[in-house]
Amino acid sequence: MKGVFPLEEKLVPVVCPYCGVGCRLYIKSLDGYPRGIEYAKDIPGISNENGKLCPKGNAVLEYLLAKDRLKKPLKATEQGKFVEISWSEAIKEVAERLRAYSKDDPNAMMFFGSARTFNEPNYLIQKLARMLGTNNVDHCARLCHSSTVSGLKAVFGAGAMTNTYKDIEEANVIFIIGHNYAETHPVGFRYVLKAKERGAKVIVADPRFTRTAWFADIFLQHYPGTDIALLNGMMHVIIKENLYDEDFVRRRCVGFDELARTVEKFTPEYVEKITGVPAELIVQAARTFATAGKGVITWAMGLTQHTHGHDNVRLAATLSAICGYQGKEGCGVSPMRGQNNVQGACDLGVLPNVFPGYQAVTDPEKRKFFEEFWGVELSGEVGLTVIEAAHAIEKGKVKAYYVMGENPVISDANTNHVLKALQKLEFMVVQDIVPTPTMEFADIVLPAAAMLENEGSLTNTERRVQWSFQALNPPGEARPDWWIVSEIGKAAGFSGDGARGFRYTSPEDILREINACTPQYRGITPERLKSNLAGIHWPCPSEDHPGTRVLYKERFLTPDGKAHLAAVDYRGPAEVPDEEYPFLLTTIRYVGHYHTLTMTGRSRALVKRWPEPLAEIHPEDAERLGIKTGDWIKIETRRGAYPVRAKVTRTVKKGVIAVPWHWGANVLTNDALDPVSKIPETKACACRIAKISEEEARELMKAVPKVIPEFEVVKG
Ligand SMILES: Nc1nc2c(c(=O)[nH]1)N[C@H]1C(S)=C(S)[C@@H](COP(=O)(O)OP(=O)(O)OC[C@H]3O[C@@H](n4cnc5c(=O)[nH]c(N)nc54)[C@H](O)[C@@H]3O)O[C@H]1N2
Ligand SMILES: Nc1nc2c(c(=O)[nH]1)N[C@H]1C(S)=C(S)[C@@H](COP(=O)(O)OP(=O)(O)OC[C@H]3O[C@@H](n4cnc5c(=O)[nH]c(N)nc54)[C@H](O)[C@@H]3O)O[C@H]1N2
Ligand code: SF4
Ligand SMILES: [Mo]
Repeated sequence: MKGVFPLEEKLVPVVCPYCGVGCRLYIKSLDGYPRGIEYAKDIPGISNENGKLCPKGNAVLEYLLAKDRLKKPLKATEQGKFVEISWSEAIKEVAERLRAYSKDDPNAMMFFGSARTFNEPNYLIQKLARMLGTNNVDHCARLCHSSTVSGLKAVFGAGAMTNTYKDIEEANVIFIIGHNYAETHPVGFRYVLKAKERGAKVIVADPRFTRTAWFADIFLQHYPGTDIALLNGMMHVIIKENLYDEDFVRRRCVGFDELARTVEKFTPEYVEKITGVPAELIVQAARTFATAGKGVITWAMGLTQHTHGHDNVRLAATLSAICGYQGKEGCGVSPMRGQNNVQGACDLGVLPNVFPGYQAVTDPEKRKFFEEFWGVELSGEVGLTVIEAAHAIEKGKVKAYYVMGENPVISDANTNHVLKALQKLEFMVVQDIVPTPTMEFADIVLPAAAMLENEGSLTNTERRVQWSFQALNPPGEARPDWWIVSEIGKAAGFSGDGARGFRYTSPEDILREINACTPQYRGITPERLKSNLAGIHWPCPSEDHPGTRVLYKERFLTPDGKAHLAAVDYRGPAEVPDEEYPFLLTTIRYVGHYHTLTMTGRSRALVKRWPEPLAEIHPEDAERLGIKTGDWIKIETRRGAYPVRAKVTRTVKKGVIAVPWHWGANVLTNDALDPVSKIPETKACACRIAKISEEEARELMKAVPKVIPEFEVVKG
């Protein structure tokens, strides 16, 4: 990659490597080294109008310059100790090991794609897994919006956001549930504020009084895990008072009678008992939402990360449909995708049940298409999901992991279980940009170029596919993800021409192959993306198609074309408070930090402003336990203990405690799964709390994996 840039200053348009809003910015570079950023004020139609960025986007260069960036392939000599090796050695070893598993038992391998990198390497990782004989390929969407994908598929026939930011701006009511919009999609939140300025009403449902709640006209503070009751309660009122869109329901929905029967008992008074939300507020929210004429529902992890996440999502979609808020501008459902390219990773089949374009592996016709396309026989057996894979290691079924850009030691629920499982692996490859605690278990480490150091396409939460150009040189011998997977694919023996092998010379080659096998991306060619910086919204079925803003104008994607309304009785979280563990724990995010801190944790500016996690606890609970703001406390669940300082605040309800998970709080969380989407319940579990001394805290900290680890590396 070196030498691409002559000594001149460049201004390169890229996409922010953090969240799913997909903001654009320019990187100013000299000879491939960063000199600063500039706002993309001059690009019409992008999601960040006027080029505005949030704190993470503004600090985007710091982690790239981190001293501990991975620069050479590494091989473990023992756990957590490495020696540098050459790329050819690394690729040969990985390819030979994968090839051997492929021969003996392909399902002993598990592949992780990455919502943090481009569409092209994600397409390749699933192609590699499948050509090696397994559908064991998944990624962090499982921990995130898998229940959105399954829930929306059940109701509307497909799992993506049905609208765009423009529709949020044009709505008359925006119902934000389980989504701290102002902190987690800060630039996207500007569209909510614009709608509000126009007079739109904002309803927020969250167990915490969040920064988003500050902007609410109606705030519903329910207990974590009680969303089914809340949504049923709103629909009870809407049906009882005849506020639903009868015509839309008759023409375009099925299942209304059963829905009406099921929500019958969810009177506002009954729902108040379950959720803690005053009955009159439920009535007010229901009336405001249903009578606005144009309405949008947005949600994120507060709704999805539950053992009933699939049902939560089905009910949110059902609420939208009965109000007739589908298939038109200013309406729709907006599950805000989290990672910069989680939408793309899902679209391109980094999921154990579907090929690119959500084509089921179990469908013989789709399988036949890909068998001919890739030139190999393919498995029709649905593969394992992220958490299922960790359990399969324990049973000796899964023996090898290839992890491209994920950090399960910090991000998976129930860390202690993950650690135990990873220890048992025979072979693990980690492909990342910096050392992570997951790397401790790696046999081979492959240094990847970060997003701004290579190029490709990625898909934001609005289904907007954009091209991000190479702005900088990667450090040392770090290489683009697409290059690494291609080399391994070739070395594993897949050296056929075109789609039958991995002989790519650029990400453009790969995107053209994606165009050929992914119906939604058919017309989204590299040429079009590179000349149109605002990108194209899929579905885009041909090269002369402009892309699609609003889905389902005529029909839904279910087999009969109708919305399948959900009727669901109430159930709460898998674990509820009891005498031993009397508090309800939920896990949250800060605006200035991102996930497992591999990037924001290496930014001095962000760490200075957001130095540590604080557990939010209600004043009455704190008083009873003798806890003051700043005191160390121990949070304990059936799975582990976590030391953290307390923040006494009325943002949470009595009996609830909220802790950011960025620094390792998954030692506490419950890995109980939603039976349909297989998402773990990271938003609600039972815990107990005790005040501790600083020494005790330090002692307990030893059992929590270090987010920024240091490993011994012998130079090659
Ligand atoms: N700054 C920042 N931005 C991010 C990320 C980040 O790490 N940092 N991550 C990105 C990713 S991948 C994602 S998926 C999104 C996540 O975005 P969000 O989902 O907005 O983030 P969270 O803070 O995890 O959870 C949202 C809210 O859910 C509430 N909640 C907890 N339990 C419940 C419940 O039972 N019901 C309801 N209705 N609400 C509940 C919490 O109080 C919290 O305010 O953010 C993206 N953007
Ligand atoms: N308790 C609790 N747990 C949660 C959540 C929660 O709300 N509560 N949220 C869940 C959610 S929504 C999500 S999305 C997951 C996220 O889970 P992860 O995806 O595991 O978390 P990240 O920190 O985003 O990890 C991405 C990894 O990719 C690396 N990386 C960054 N850029 C590149 C690149 O260009 N190439 C390569 N090869 N690697 C790169 C990063 O350094 C990092 O190690 O966590 C989940 N875990
Ligand atoms: S809102 Fe998201 S995409 Fe935009 S600058 Fe912030 S982190 Fe980046
Ligand atoms: Mo996410």
